[in-house]
Amino acid sequence: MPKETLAYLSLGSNMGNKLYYIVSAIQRINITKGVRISKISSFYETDPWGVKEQDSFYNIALEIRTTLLPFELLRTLQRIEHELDRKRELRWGPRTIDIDIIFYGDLNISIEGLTIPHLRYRDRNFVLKPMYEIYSHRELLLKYMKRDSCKIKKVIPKIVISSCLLGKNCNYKGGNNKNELLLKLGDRVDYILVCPEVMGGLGIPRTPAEIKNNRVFTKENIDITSEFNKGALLALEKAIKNNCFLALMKGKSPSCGFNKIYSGDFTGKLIDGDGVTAKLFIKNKIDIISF
Ligand code: PH2
Ligand code: MG
Ligand code: MG
Repeated sequence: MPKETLAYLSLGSNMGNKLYYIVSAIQRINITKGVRISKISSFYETDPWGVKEQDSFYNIALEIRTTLLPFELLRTLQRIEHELDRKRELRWGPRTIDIDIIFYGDLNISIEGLTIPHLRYRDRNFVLKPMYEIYSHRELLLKYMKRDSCKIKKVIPKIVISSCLLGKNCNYKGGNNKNELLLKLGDRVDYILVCPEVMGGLGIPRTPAEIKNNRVFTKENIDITSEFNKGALLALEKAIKNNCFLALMKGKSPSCGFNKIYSGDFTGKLIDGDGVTAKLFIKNKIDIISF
C-alpha cells in the first residue's frame, strides 16, 4: 500500500448552476481511485476576487487523503474541470468549476504549471475561510485572513435528495442505498428528502417496476404509471416550494434514474433513458446528479 498524503483543495464556481458544478466535482473527486474525501467545509457565497465585473462565486474547501503524486492529482483535477465544461479563458474570470490544490502534505514545490502551497491562497478569504473550518493548524490561516476585504457569506444550500441515499429504508426491497459521501455532505446542506414512489402511494417493500414504452409496469405486469406520475408531481412541488435547483437522485431507478434506467424486461440490462421523476425535474430546470 503506498502512503496516503493529506491534501487540501479549494473549489469555486460562478457560472451556470454553481451548486451543481461544486457537488458534481465533489462526487467525481470522491470516486477517483487513490483519492478519498475526509472533510468538507461549509459552502460560501463570495464576492469576485481579482476581476470584479463578474457574478459572485460559490466556494468550498476539501480535505482529501490521496495516494496520487502531486502531478497525478493535478491532472485528475484538470480532467474533472474539463468534464464539467471548464473552458480556459480570461485569467481570474468566470468559470463553471475551478479546483485548486492548496496544500499537499508539507510539500513545497514550484515547477511549470504547479506551485504548492498555492501561490495566492494567503491573499484570498474565499480560500482561507472554508479551509479554516477543516484544517488542523488553523492559527496559521487566521493571521492572513485580515488582508482581504472581499465579502464572503456562509450559505446552507437546499438540495433535493432521494431518501434511500441517506439510509432511509424505502427502496422496493425495504432496504436503502446509503451513500457515505452524501451523509458527510449533509452537515453542510439542507436536504429536502423525497421518495417519489412512496409519495405516489406505493408500499415498502413493493413489487419491482420498470419502464416499458413510456409506461411503468410491475414485474407482475400491473400498470402503475399513475402512481409514478403522482409521486413525480408531489416531488416536483416539494422542490419548487423549497426553491431547489439541484437533485441528488438514485441511479437506474424507474422514478429517480437519470440517463440510464433498466430496460423494462427485468433482466438487469440498462438502456438510455430517465425515470419518471427525473424527466419531470429536467423539464422544470432542476439539475440532477445521479448516485
Ligand atoms: N477564483 C478566481 C478569481 N476570483 N473570486 C472568488 N470569490 N472565488 C474564486 O474561486 C475565485 C475568485 C480564480 O481562480
Ligand atoms: Mg483558482
Ligand atoms: Mg485553477
